[in-house]
Parts: sequence; C-alpha cells; structure tokens
Amino acid sequence: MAKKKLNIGMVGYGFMGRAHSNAFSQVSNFFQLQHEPVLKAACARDQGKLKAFADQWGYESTESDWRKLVERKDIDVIDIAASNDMHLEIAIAAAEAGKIVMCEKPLGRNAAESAKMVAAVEKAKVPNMVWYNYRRVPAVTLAKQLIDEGKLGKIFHYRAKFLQDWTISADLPQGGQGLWRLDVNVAGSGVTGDLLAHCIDTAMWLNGGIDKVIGLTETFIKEREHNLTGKKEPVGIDDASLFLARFSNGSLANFEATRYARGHKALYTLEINGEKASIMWDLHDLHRLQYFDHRDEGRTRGWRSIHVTDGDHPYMAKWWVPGLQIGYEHSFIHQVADFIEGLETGKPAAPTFREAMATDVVTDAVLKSARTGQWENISA
Ligand code: SOE
Repeated sequence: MAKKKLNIGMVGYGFMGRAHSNAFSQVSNFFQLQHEPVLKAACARDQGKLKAFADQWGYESTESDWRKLVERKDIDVIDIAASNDMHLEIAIAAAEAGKIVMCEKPLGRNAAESAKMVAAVEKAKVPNMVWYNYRRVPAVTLAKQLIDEGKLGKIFHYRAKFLQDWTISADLPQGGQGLWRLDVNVAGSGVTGDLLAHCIDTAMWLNGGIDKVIGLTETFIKEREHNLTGKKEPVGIDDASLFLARFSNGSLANFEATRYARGHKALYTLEINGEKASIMWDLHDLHRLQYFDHRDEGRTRGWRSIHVTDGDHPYMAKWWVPGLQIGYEHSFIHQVADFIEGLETGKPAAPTFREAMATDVVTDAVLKSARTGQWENISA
C-alpha cells in the first residue's frame, strides 16, 4: 500500500536540525508505518548555510522566513529546531495555521512561555510533541518497563547527573550560532534548561511527579564577549545547577548539571534504588543497563550489565541482529516512529507539549529556589 506523505517543514539547521532530519529520513526504512516523512522545506535566515544544509539532507526547497513556511499549504509538520527564543512565536503561528507541531526541548524559555504554546496547540487541536530523545534510548525504555512491572519495588532514591566541560574557557564568547546557549535572553537559562531538563523529563517519566525542590546554581564566568555586539556582556545563564527533590512517591532525589566538569563531554547518568532492585544507566555506554536484583540467589547475586541489543528489548527488533548496537541518533528515529504511530492510532506519543511543560515548571522552581534559598513546591 502506498504510504501517505507527511511533509516536513524544518526550522533550523544546527545540531538538532541535523538530528531531526536524519530521523525523518531514516524512519521509513526501519519502521512499518502508514505515513512517510518527506523533507519538503528547510528554513533559516542564513541563506548560505541553509542551502548547504538543504542540499546535504535532500530538502526539496528552502524558505528564509519561517512565517512563509508556516503559511505553505504543502507543509504538514512544522518542526522547530531553532534556538529557544524562537519556539514560542513559531509554535503558536504553526498551531494557528493547523500544522502538526514538533519542538526541540526545552519547550519554552520558562513555564509561562510553555503554557502559551500548550494553549495554542490544544485550542487548534493539532498533534504536538517535544523532542526529549533520551526516553527512547532502548536501555532507558527498558528501565521504564522494569519499573512499571514493579521489579524495583518501592523506589527510595533517584540520582541523575549531566556533566559537560565545553564552557570552561573564559575566552569562549556568548551569542550567535551554537553559542546562543550561553546567552540568557535566547536560551532562557543555562544548564538548568539545557541539561537538567533532560534529567527531569526522564525522571518524571520513570518515577512520577516531583513535589518540591531546593536548588543551587553558579555562574563561574561572569562576563563574556558577545558575538553579536562585540562587547563584553554580563553572563546571565547558570553554568552549574544542582538540586534536591522529593518525588510524590516519597523517594528522595539529587540532580546535578554543569558545563565545568573537566573531562566529561556529555556524561548523563541516572541511578534508581528500589526495595527489591536497582538500575543504573550511562549515556557514554548507552546500550547497557546495569541491574541489581536482591532476589537473585545469594552466591551469584551482583550487578548485571544487560547489553540491550536483543530482539525482545525495546525497539531492537527493528534494527540489526542480536548483539549489534545502535547509538544516539536512533533515539530520535524512535521518537519519530512513536510520533507517527501516535498519529495513526490516535494515542499521542509522549511527551506532548502539556507533558513537557511539567519539566519547565520544575526548572523554573529550581532557578527560583536557587535565588531565594528556599524549598519550592511544584504546583500540579
Ligand atoms: C548541549 O551541549 C547539548 O547539546 C544539549 O543542548 C542537548 O539537548 C544534549 O542532549 C546534549 O548537550
């Protein structure tokens, strides 16, 4: 049967523009879906870079103004892979134009922006999703299955870290392509919205809602040259962010993200300790899930390193043969596959805009708590 075309209008050509484009291009080769994404148009301001990007990935056309892209009748999906300051306006316009809207994380620069985007997609009744890709690393999805089956029993502890080291140099400027993550006006926050957002999204998916948080942040380099003004400007982002939390299920948690952990490039780790079993996962070894089950026979009890590559592991039957690994980019392919399946079954893939807004509520509370020194309750 001929597949229905799902015409993609991509905004942005950076790291995420590439990761999303790859996912749209690959998904039909591996997943049996009724819809096939088509790279219809790519959009950005810098026409030279946009042309190179569009040629590389095989986009049929380009647009220099996202408003034109949103107006186009031949576009079904607007995918927002541009900097965080552009999410709000584009998402609202796309929803009003009746487009399916996909948005890179974090949804808004803060929860107030996210709430406006949620209202827009819900009013227009358009399918929507935020790209929190790490949920779809098979080892992380396996963790979710084990927790939901009750294998860990009552959960006592949740621990997550996301460590990087790429902004330690005081000579690194802020602003502009790639470095907009250091400009608070564009990014909204520093590692809290960029890195902790991933940890919080996964945590609430695996372990349920968070009741309260207390945070601590630091900006180690207070001024950086700004690429757009050429002048030294104050740095408004958090370079490091730590918080303690209590989950609604009674478990206690600690979270840490930094871009100042010399030697660590993208060390996202999580550990969950339950009454019966514990699990650990590490992005640098993403195809393995560490599992300890106290019910094992005593003499051989110990941490198992599960190589999550077998046909009965999440998503893996779609790939190669048992034992052969997949990687980072596949988490995005899985996200597109789940999203399209959601369109076809009417059961939307998570996280929707509304579900992803819950993460922004927590990151706002962490930043507020870091300012006030007080515990912050998370409202529902
Ligand atoms: C920042 O360096 C970054 O690229 C984040 O923006 C991504 O969301 C994260 O997955 C890896 O690190």
